[in-house]
Amino acid sequence: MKIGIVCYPTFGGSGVVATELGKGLAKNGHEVHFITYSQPTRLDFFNENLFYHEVDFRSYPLFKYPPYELALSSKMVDVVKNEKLDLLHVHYAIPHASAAILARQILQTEGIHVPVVTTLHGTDITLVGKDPSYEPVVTYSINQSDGVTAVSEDLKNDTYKHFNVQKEIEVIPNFIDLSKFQKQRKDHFKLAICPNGEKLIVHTSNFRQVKRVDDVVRIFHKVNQSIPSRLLLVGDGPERNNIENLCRDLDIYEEVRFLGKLEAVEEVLSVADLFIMPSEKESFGLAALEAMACEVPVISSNAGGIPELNINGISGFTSKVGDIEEMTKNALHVLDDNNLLTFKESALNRAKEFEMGKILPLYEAFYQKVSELHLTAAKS
Ligand code: GMT
Repeated sequence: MKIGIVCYPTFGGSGVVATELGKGLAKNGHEVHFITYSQPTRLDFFNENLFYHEVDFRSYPLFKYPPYELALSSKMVDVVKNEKLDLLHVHYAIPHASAAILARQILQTEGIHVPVVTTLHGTDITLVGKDPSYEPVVTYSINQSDGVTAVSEDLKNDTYKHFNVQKEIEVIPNFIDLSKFQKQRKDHFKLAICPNGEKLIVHTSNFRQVKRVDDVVRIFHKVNQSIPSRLLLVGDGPERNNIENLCRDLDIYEEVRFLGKLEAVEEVLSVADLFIMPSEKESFGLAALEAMACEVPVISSNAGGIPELNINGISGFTSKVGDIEEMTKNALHVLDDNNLLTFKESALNRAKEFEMGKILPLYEAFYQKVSELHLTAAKS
């Protein structure tokens, strides 16, 4: 098939999933055209089936806000027509789904019929999307999509709960490329950070409030009082300064390292003993899956779709949002040398269930189903 993929080309989970999906589809012989405002971060190699179309949008003194969605729709129209795409797959509802629906309508006037698949990723539903300033457009574009997927059962249920959506939503979970995310020998790195055999705890996120990075620091603070340990914080975002201050206030700044937006996160995960994800909301928790693939057990909240990934007592533990006491107790249990190896093995086994090779065919089958239905509808 010839597939157009629209996503945010940044470090965020939805962009990562979209890019990895496109790369996987290209390897499977599909022709994949990325339509984004800049080169997706992980689209960093050549493949004869991969194409990139940049959305360039002009500003004008009249515009307080340049109309990106219109430029995106126009670009989709252009790429579908010229590259003869069979399907558009947009990741993250805002504004990609509504822009795609407009593009589909424009193309229809020219006798070109292209189905639109929308994948819901999380904050497009749970935070931003249900705000009254976006809700009507989000509801409309989900209902108008030819196919809709969500990355967890919880996100699917949330969508039905908060939006007047009649469209059937198929759950296709996020996936992991185990050839990239696997435990690597990085002993020198571990020795540099934990010279006296300290346990290494890792958190990666975009440092937004919803990630509750302060909980990570508070849990680490308590763990560190019981066992020698170090904390690595990967990523950056609005809460970074507050978190640095909290580390100083708790007098643990020397035990914490801020690594910023690292690309090779699998190298850090390879030397980690524990991953903490205490999020307020999390539709899936791709960062936790990446950790599990590198044999790192996860202490997490039970928010959103996380319990569909992190199995309580097996690959780690899940607790109520904000229950720092329980998360600390569980972290100490996992880090106990009598338990750690078992949890590491179980984390990897759980990650294997989300191996890319198992999930990609679900998308391919979904594209096929949606295309056939769309073709039948177009003929009638
Ligand atoms: O977590 C974020 O803030 C980024 C966000 C995104 O859209 O890029 O991530 C969402 O999509 C990921 C990929 O499907 C999921 O793994 C994350 O759980 C989800 N984030 C939230 O629901 C907060």
